[in-house]
Amino acid sequence: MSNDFVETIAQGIESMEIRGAGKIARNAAKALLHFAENYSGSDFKKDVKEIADRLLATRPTAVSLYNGVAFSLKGLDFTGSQEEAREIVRKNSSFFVKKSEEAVEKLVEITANRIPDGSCVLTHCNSTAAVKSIIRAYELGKIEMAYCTESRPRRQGWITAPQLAEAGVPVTMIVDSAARFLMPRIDMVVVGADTIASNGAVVNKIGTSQISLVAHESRVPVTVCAESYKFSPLTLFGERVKIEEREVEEIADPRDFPGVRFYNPVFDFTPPEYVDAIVTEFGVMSPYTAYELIVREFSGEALFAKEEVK
Ligand code: RI2
Repeated sequence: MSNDFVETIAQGIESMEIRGAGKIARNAAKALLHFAENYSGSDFKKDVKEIADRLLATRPTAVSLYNGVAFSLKGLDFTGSQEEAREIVRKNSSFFVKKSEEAVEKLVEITANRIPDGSCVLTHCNSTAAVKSIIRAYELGKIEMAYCTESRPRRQGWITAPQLAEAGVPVTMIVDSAARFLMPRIDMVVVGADTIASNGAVVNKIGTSQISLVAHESRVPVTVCAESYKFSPLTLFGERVKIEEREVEEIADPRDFPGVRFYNPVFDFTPPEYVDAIVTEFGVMSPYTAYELIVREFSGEALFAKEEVK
């Protein structure tokens, strides 16, 4: 069963009009909430699962999308009446949106406090969690300069730089390939995440692993801002994180380069040895403890375990 509101959100995620791992997850949950609230068909359970599949098919890498959808449908199979089924999806999805927004606010405060006074920080791509953390650190008087990469191919640095500038943060944009030259000036790299695997590998926008490698070489700490729903329970048993490949036109128009092939993978893996800390809404952790967090948060009562869904 298709639905206009859901389809608009699904297409928005596919086209990256709606983007950022957290926003993707919240928007998918909002789509399910809207579907549950406005449903007038006769087989809600079947239809909502179809809608969930449509949302999950939009982008493959950020596990936040999977977690947001899975949380929204939690308990659905144990409901009786259609009303009960709609109610549980309604409650779960609105709870997910609220808790995920709170998680960002909590981790922002923790990350900002971790940034040393007088810091030059470097961020990559456009992560709400990382940008808000840098802005908060600036409000606390800790930022001398925020550097951001252009982030090819989609240039999400063009989103990050004005967001920082509008908040009053002194900001300098560099091209991605200037990261190593710049690194001696940097006190901390602060990035977001799309997925964190159970072995502590961080999946984030393409180029993150190069920057982290260079930071590691220069003994510059890398802090990853990632709410708990960016951790992947799917990787506990060896499922691989699928790296999205997008259309090559994001790099260049192939018609301008006869005989040339293009390749556009948009995420990469940063191994845990290049990550100093992951900040979640629960606090600061080593990437090597990702497994423990996943087991704790995604078993039994699962995500956002300690509070009742109201
Ligand atoms: P927040 C983005 O992916 C970037 O890779 C960013 O670092 C990550 O999601 C996390 O973003 P894309 O949707 O959830 O731009 O912190 O491909 O906003």
